[in-house]
Amino acid sequence: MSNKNQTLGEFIIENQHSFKYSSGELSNLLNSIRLAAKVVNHEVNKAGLVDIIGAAGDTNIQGEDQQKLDVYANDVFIQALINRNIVCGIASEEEDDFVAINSINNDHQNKYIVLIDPLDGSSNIDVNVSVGTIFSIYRRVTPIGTPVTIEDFLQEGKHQVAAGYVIYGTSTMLVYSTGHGVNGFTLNPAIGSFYLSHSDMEFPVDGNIYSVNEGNYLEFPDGIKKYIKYCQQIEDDRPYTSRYIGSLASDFHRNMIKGGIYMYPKSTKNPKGKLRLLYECNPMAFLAEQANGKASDGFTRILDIKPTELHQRVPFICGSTNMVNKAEEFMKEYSS
Ligand code: P6P
Repeated sequence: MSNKNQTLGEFIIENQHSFKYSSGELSNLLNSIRLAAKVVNHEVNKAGLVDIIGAAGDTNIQGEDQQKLDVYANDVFIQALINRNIVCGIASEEEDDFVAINSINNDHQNKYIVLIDPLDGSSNIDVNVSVGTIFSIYRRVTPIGTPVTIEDFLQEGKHQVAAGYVIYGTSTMLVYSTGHGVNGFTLNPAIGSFYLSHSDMEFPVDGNIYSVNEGNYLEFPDGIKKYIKYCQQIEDDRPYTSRYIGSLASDFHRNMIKGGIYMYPKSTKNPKGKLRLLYECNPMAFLAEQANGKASDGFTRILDIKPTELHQRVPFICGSTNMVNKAEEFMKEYSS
């Protein structure tokens, strides 16, 4: 249910009853993400003005240069989550291992874990193209009262209790779901509040936009190559339009509004794909299915994949259901 001009805070409270564990803790957790998003947005919006751009000189577990803004966003989200004393653990693209968060009296009573890509698409920062934050929330599966373990983080994506993203773009938006549809909120920077701007977001079942880094075309599986050529054929409703921002949240968001498909297949360079299952593909797949879309690795539903490692990568195809089905047909017919 949604009312016009409702703030994100009002929306979270009004809808917390629909959350089956509604103890107010998830609402509190979502509010901490809301706050962190505003803080990061403030820095992202002035990144060109202060000496916060440029590699922090370090590299993360992915071997990628850590931009100072990556490191900053990671610290802001982790601290915001710790301050609310709700989570028992956090996993981040910027942290080699998960971070165990002990409750105030160290009795390990906190029930939630959060996995996050604090600043996805960060290579776009220096060229003033939109970047995003992607988050995924689960309840722990190991006994409350004991320290969090890796088992709590390696849950299938279908067990997520909430997921969402923030886009720091022409406007700043927070889009999330707790399993009851997808709603989008736009930040009014003059007031510092997020307002409901996109109620009950849904992927059109079909679309005419395909998003893939075609620079890797020669390395793609044959099924993906055949599907890309299908998108480019001059017949029926094609050729489709190619749009690729290089920032997952932005490409996903445009495709959800207009209809489209995003693909990051495996390749010679990335034999398991590039995107990370736990804090990119699972949250986006959760949102896609909540918005009447679909997400797979070309063969298997993303949300059914049993994770084995914190930073594991998977091939990712996501978007309008009919488009994903078509791509899967080509994958099944042509790919090894
Ligand atoms: P490439 C950003 O690094 C990211 O994880 C996604 O946000 C984006 O869609 C993709 O990788 C871009 O990767 O190899 O096309 O630059």
